[in-house]
Parts: sequence; C-alpha cells; structure tokens
Amino acid sequence: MSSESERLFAEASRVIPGGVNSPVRSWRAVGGHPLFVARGDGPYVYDADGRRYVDFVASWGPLVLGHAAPVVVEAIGRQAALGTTFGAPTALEVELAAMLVEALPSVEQVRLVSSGTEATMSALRLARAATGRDRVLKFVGCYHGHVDALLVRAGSGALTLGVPDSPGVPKGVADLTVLVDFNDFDGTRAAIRRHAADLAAVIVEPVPGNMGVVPPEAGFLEMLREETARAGTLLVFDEVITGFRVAWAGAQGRFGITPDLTCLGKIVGGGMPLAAFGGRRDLMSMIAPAGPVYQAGTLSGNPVSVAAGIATLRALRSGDAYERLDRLGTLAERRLRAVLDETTTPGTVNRVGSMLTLFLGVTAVHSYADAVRADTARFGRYFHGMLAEGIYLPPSQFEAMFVSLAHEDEHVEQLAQAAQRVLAHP
Ligand code: HOZ
Repeated sequence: MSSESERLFAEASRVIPGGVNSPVRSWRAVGGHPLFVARGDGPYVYDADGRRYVDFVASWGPLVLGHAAPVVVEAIGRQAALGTTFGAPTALEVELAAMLVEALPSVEQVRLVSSGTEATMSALRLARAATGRDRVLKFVGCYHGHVDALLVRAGSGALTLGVPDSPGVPKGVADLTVLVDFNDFDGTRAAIRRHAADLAAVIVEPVPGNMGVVPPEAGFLEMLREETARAGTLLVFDEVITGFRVAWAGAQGRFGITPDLTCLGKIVGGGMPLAAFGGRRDLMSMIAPAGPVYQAGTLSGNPVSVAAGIATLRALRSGDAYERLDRLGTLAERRLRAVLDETTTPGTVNRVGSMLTLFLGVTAVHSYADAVRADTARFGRYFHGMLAEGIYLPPSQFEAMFVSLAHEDEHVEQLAQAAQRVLAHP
C-alpha cells in the first residue's frame, strides 16, 4: 500500500533534486523513501500518514527543547506579528549577541549569520585575512557545511552518500586544504608543523558528530591548542552541533579549551535559520564595517530567528538543563550498551552529553578509519526496524542522535526496548 510520504516523495523528486532540500534527508544509505513530516510535538514527530514516532533526530540537533516548545512558539509568534525582517539592527540581536558573549568566554564579539556553512566560510576568510596565510587544516570525516575548501574528505551527507569530495570544488581551492585524522596526535602535530608558514587555521568539530560521534581522546584538543599557538595558526572550533549542546559553554567549556574563533548554529537559532561566528575582539574587529574583511547578509540576525534563539537559550540557562541532558544521554548509552550485550550484537555506543551514536559491527570507534568499518547494511536494517517500532533515528550510520529536554526516561526506555526487539532478529 503506498503511503502519503511515498506519494509526496515521487512528486518532490519531480521538482526538487533527489526529492530533498538537503542530501542527509534522503534515505539513500538505508534504502526506501524519506518520511514526510506533518508536525512535531515535544519528543514526537508525526508523518504525513499520521503515524507518531519518538524523535531522536531533533532536526539534526537544534531542537534541544523538543518540537514546538511553547516558549519558542510564543517568541516566534510575538516577533512575527511585529515584523519578520527589517534589514536594519534590532534590540533583540544585541540581546542574543550579548548572551553568546556571556556564555562563551573565548567569544568577545560575534556576528550573526543564517547558516552553519556561512559561519565556517566567514571564519575561514577571517582567519586567512588575519594571518595572511592561505592553507587550512581539517580532519577527515569532519563536516563544516558545504564550503568549497571544507568539502574535502567531508563527513555527514557527503560521507553517507560516498561523495566526500564534491565535483565543482576547484582543484586550486581543495589543494589548500590539509587533511589529517582526528585523534591522530603524531600525524596532526607533524602536519601543523610542516605547513606552519602557510597555515591560516585548523578547523575542528571538537566532538565530531558528522562521522557518527567520535569523542576527542584525552589531550587531543589541548595538543591542537598548543600546536596552533606555536605555529601562529588560528584554532577554529566548529561548535555548530556542540554549542549549547554538550554544555552551556559548548565543547570548549566542557573540555576547557580556548579557541581563537568559534562557529555556532543549530541550537542558537532555536529551530530557526540562524548561526554565528565569533572570537577574540582583535580578530572580529577585522570584519566589515569595523574592518576590511567583507561579510554580509540580508537576513543575518533575522529577528524571528533571534527571538527563537533567545527563548531557547533562556530555557537552557535556567534550572538543571545540562544535568538533565547528561543524565538522559547517560541512560540512553547505558541501555543501548545493555541491548548490544543481551542480543550479542557486535557494536558500541559513543556519547558526549546528549549526542550519541550506536555503531554496529565495530566494537570501538576512536577515528574515521574505525567509523567507516561499521556495518552500514546492518545499520540500514536496524534503522527500518526501529522506524517500524515508532522510533525515528538519523538515516545514516555516520550521524549523531540527540536526546532533548522534551524526552523523559520512558522515551529512552522505548528506544532501548525497540532496539532489543530489532537487534534480536538481525
Ligand atoms: N550537520 C547536519 C547533519 N550532520 C547537516 C544537516 C544537513 O546537511 O541537512
């Protein structure tokens, strides 16, 4: 029987490339057609056929309060009624910028943009201008949006779909990108030293989430800080996923590292299109119109997005949000590990705070090389089994799933019991 999602996907495929507006949404890696979502409510999404799922995708990270959180919906409605965009400064954007500066000690000034890609692209331009150098170093399997220079051995949809290097990226641009393996101390140190004279920036997801979650090994981020400082290279933390996710002060707060520049997105926009890049005042004051490095956007600091972001950050700042997120994340990890044991399924769970990945077919994942050894065919069967159980997971082995403040223990228990049933029948 064909479903409404199937019908919509057929129609979408006629008018949208691949039927989706971002490749990770397609189910190429797991097979089948994507669910078309009709609405979300707290921990749940409802598809176009009216079926309900416990959602652990969270729109790929932004929805730390869950779907349609009343404080966010109210803030969006209030601002929308006053006007949706002015192309002029507003008081709200000053408030959000001040919240970001207060939350992240490394960020003295911040520029609001509309997407994570814009944030990383602009941070790299600034790093190149500030250092007078051209090369950037990135880690294989890390994903920083679809910036030309960073779409080289990239993670997320690029890794999932097997196109980590995109046609259309000029060779001259890709050649300026130095590639190393995350958690490879010696290789990274050697590459930074070898390219020091021309290395503008090292950009890193401090907790990679785009090859599945791969926690940094003890001392790795510290080593990056020391080596970049020695080389006069800027350390850029891409905290688009980890910002306000793994701690109020992001991964830099959780691990106690001070980057030169930070990119934010997802949670800072409260589920609306908003991102940011910021850092030391001497660097940020090079951004136009304060300085010569050009960066601009009609919808930058969009008031509706800013209102959603402020409402979300206020909710996260009050009470015990991060204790609760960590507790739920710990519970999910513990229960999924128990399921792997009980069903004698080879696999492992990587987690930092409320972001986690269940890897199948590999028993330890510390690197990209470990991640890509995962059993993606088995993951595809697991994904569809979980969907049939009413659990909505990212449709790729190489992504993070998220718990949110809308989840309760019972939702984590539903996740574990569904996984138990699905993995018991490989
Ligand atoms: N970072 C997101 C997934 N890992 C990107 C979402 C998208 O590409 O649509």
